[in-house]
Amino acid sequence: MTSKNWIRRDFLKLSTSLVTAPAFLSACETNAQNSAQSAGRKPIIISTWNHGLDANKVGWEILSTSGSALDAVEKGVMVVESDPKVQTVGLGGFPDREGNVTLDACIMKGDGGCGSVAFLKGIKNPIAVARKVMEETPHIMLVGDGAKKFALAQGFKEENLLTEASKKRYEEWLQKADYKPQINIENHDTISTLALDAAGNLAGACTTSGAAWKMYGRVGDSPLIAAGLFVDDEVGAACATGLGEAVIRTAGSAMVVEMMRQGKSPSEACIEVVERIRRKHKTLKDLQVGFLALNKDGNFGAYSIHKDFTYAVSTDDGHVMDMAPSLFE
Ligand code: SD4
Repeated sequence: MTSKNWIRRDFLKLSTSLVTAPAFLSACETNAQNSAQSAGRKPIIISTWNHGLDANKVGWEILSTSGSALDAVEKGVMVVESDPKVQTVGLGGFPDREGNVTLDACIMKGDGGCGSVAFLKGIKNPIAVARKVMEETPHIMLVGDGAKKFALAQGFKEENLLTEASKKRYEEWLQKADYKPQINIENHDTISTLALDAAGNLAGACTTSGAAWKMYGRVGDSPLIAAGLFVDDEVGAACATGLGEAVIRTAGSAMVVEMMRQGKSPSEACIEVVERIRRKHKTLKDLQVGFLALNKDGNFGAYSIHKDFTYAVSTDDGHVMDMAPSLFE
């Protein structure tokens, strides 16, 4: 499917895990839905992938009781980080090729405040550590041993993040040992969440265990402000999922926000940056990237290279799942 076709309504095929979603929306700002979207929704929270629904439900509880976008995104993604069944984030995340679970996360407010951790081991909620970096230090980013030392000093508990299920998958991979990043194709799905609260403040959070079987020390886009996440109250917010190297190369999320600043809708902004990624790569086979964008008026959009990029949207109309339109079917 080409970007020209992005206005086609693309409904998600229900998976058993999503049967509880009360309704489905199109990702695009078109036709009947466009009128709903163009009015904007506030408060609103949107999150990547099927597990985004779990994050949204917790985030929505906060937003719907006049809580802040910052609390909503942090507490929302923590649910997914703490779920050992999600093997792409936090506890139970797939390890690197040496068997270490290393986590990346960042959080950002629309006033420019932000915090980040990368290559963090043994702490299941890196997003909460990232928030502490933002609030308790003069810095934005802590990595590796420094991030862990800081987390422990802040009272976070160290634990073994490699679950038996993820260890088993790692051992199976070792038998093959044919490393090649296959983001999202091997179901490697970062949770990224954007929210606009009733007071009109934006915030975002992005957290991941990164590419499965990555090289020791590899850090992707997810903890990088401007790549995995960018938020500006003057314009809107954007976040990414997919192959981090491709997102970093295009300063993905910041670029989506800048496109919105220049007047593009959230959907158009996501398409524009996916097109840039297309131009920077010889082949897009096996290269998945998806963006979510939310503007300050509460309009949202999404777009990905390959199909099957699902996301959750929660407003006072309820929780819905949708699938982003994509460059390729
Ligand atoms: C990374 N962007 O580490 C992350 C992985 C991801 O959906 O988002 N997967 O490259």
